[in-house]
Amino acid sequence: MSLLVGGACERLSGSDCVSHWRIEPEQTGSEVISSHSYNSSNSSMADPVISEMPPEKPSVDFSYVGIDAILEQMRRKAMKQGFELNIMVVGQSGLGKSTLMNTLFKSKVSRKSVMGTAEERIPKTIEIKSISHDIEEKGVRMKLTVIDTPGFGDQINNENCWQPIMKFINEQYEQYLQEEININRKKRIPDSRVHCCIYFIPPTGHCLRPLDVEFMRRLSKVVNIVPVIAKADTLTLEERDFFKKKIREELRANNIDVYPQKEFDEDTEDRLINEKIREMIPFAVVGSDQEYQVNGRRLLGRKTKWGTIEVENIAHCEFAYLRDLLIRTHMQNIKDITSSIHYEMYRVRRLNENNMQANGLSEHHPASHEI
Ligand SMILES: Nc1nc2c(ncn2[C@@H]2O[C@H](COP(=O)(O)OP(=O)(O)OP(=O)(O)O)[C@@H](O)[C@H]2O)c(=O)[nH]1
Ligand SMILES: [Mg+2]
Repeated sequence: MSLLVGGACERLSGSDCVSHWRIEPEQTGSEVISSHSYNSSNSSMADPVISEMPPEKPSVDFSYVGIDAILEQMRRKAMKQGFELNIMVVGQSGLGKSTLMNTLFKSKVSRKSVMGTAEERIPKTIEIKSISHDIEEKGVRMKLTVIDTPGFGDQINNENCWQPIMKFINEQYEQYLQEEININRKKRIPDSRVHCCIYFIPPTGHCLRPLDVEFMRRLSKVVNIVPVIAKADTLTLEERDFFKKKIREELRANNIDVYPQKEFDEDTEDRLINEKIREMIPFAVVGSDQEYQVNGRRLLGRKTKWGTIEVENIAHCEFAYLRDLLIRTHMQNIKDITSSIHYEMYRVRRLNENNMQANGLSEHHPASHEI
């Protein structure tokens, strides 16, 4: 049978092959026998049969199987389940972390800093707070969790202030791992793993501080880091360009691989797109949750005496690039890398450790997953 299909297809298109098969049974009573007799005796016999075929009915494509319908099934399932995204914001107090989260999701997703006494404003330790929000747009539901880290870098001695953040990230991996290795595991494991950490660099215009280098060097091994220059409206365009270039050089010099990491590009197309992003990092952003009317349009901006800075206008700042990366183009990839690279590394380490413990070779310390 396959011989016939091959032979017939050399002369006919895919749909012709199918219509040919539909004629056969009427002539011989058996598809298989007829096909063998065709090819084993004289292949030229096929021609008269083909020429006797009735005219084609082009309306139905019989070669269509319907594999592409899986996309619609996946879409419906994803719509029903909704999406989860966990974003952590790290940076000194007052750099605009909460404002930027509100700008990104155009709603009050993050609390703004509340002015209190000096002591209240600067917490003694880094207290990590997660706030979840259910967002819906065009029928797509998303559970967005913003993890705030107030107090980071606010002390006189900021040595090791990355530690509580590293601990928090590892604890989320541990929770996921415990759920995963449970005998009666849930159909859908709640995902509290940090998918992305936006690191706010103060707009000094000079260079990275040792604290910035230390934090990104350590944390980039366990989570996707997206560095941004906070409050970029405080820098001139020249200062901004110089600062961006300087930061890129310093990241390279310190072997800090921020998102999107070069080694995880999947193909040439990926590499080309990500290379452009890597050339722009860190994004110089401006945040605002105030709407203004500019040339008849309502937009988010910061009003100054000399004009309004439009946060989504790429001529004004790079907020739109950050938004596109985090939400519109790379959200799924950010989650995939969290799961298949960062979490996977944690899982392998922990399971190896378990084996060693079972053999009496070591003990488990949660903080031991610091790199
Ligand atoms: N110039 C300028 N000001 C900003 C920007 N983003 C936020 N601000 C202002 O900076 C102040 C602090 O902003 P927040 O968003 O509360 O800063 P935060 O980093 O969340 O502060 P903490 O919660 O204390 O850590 C507010 O007055 C904001 O309006 C920005 O891009 N440019
Ligand atoms: Mg805040």
